[in-house]
Amino acid sequence: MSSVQLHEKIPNNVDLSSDQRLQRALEEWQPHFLAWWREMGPERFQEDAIYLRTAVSVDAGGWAHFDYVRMPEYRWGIFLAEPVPERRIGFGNDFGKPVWQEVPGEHRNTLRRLIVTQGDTEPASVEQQRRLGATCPSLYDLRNLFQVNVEEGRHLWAMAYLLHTYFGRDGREEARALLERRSGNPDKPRILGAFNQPIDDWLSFFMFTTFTDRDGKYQLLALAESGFDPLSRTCRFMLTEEAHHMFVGESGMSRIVERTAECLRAGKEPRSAGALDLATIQKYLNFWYSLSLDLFGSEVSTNAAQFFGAGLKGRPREEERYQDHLALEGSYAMDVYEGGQLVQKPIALRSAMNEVLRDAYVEDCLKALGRWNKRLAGTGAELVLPSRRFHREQGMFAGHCFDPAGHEITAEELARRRDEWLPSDADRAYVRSLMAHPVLEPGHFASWIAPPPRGINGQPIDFRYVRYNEQ
Ligand code: BYC
Repeated sequence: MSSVQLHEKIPNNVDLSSDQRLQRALEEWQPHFLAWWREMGPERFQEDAIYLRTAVSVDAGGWAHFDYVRMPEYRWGIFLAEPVPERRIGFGNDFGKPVWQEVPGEHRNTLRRLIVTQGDTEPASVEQQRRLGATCPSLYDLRNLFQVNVEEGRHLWAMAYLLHTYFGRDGREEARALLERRSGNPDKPRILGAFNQPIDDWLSFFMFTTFTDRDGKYQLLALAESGFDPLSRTCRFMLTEEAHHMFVGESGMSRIVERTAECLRAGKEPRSAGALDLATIQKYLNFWYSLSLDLFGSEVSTNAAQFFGAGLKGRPREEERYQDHLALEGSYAMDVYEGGQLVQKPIALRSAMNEVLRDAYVEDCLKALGRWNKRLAGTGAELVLPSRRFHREQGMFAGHCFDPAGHEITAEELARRRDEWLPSDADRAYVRSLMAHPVLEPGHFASWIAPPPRGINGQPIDFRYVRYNEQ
């Protein structure tokens, strides 16, 4: 059960060959996945050899397999973390009962919706990032981009597996629909807001992988608690991949900030030295952070209460962190609108679960920011997280206007000052001009980003991470 069968057409550790019906269904889906990858996956470089890591087993050491691979030949497959013996539901109305190995009829629609929403983000992010190869700052970064992309492709496989295995015909239809929606397409958009925004420059890419992938981490942690054991196991394995995506984002931003700080310390204006100025970085941060906050849904949410009560989506590390796993009695003190004014009110804990998760996320984002600000030491400048009310399109603050400090302002003031707080057309044009050409010489880096302290998997920084145009 546990060894990964890599030689099979669909690599897996779920003993796929013993379930002919499922194997056939997935083998039918596979060419559609590959067609989607060819159409919507990375532009160019598809025929080049990329130094990628591939999962060969699900234990910690199983990750260490690195080799050159052409992306369409990546061993996408189905990997679930090992089952926890005698696992029991850790929260909600069925607390303490054995976990489900099949979908309980009463939770079928809700669970399917959660899996589809999660699954939809994975191909969306690949679509959003598909043009970045043309402007990469180095071969090292190009390889990291493609590592993230192939793993998002594998995360899509993970959700398609659950849909095919546990949801019959409608699951198969949903799995096909995951390959049919398109990021940013008004006729068939991706489900969640942030996944319809273009990511057409590397500043956006590093912000996205820092802030939006970090939402992924927290949503996966919450789903890893699920009483539906196959979902829990698949999310636990996905989390091991997610960590690398956040490393790519956070370390990429650290290196950008490093270059900016070097300019500031030398008394140079960063833009004049081909680097990014802090104001532009802050505006991109404000944009991607606020969009990522939206991904947690409404502050007060009956959906979230239902997910928790049903034992489908919990709180991260429920067992270690919380004593009361029913959450029927506590409350969460929240600022809510009453008669047009924000007043603090106790909200039933189950209805506040989105906010509980968002709190953990914000705390984690602050740590990332602290690491970036260390790079700015001695410059007198720093980056800040805007208020969680700023620039929101979901939840209680959507439809109201706030400045980044969280003060409510008029729509006129927001319109007047928008370009101070969010990327303007001119900022975007500057970022594009800075990143107009790819840097494809091993060991070379664009002017706006510092080299990393070390290479990937112990390789030198000037390693040929992408064998570009070599046959
Ligand atoms: N955009 O009660 P509400 C990742 C909808 S990222 C558009 O406020 P709820 C990754 C909501 O669907 C993690 N619509 O929220 C990262 C609902 O619609 P219906 C992805 C939104 O349901 C980087 C309505 O508004 N995983 O893995 O409590 C790269 C009211 O809902 C948005 C998940 O999201 C939005 N931002 O929570 C690659 C986990 N927010 O039902 C990958 C699964 C809300 O009225 N999803 N709506 O039609 C969930 O747990 C929940 O669906 C949400 C929303 C947390 C997203």
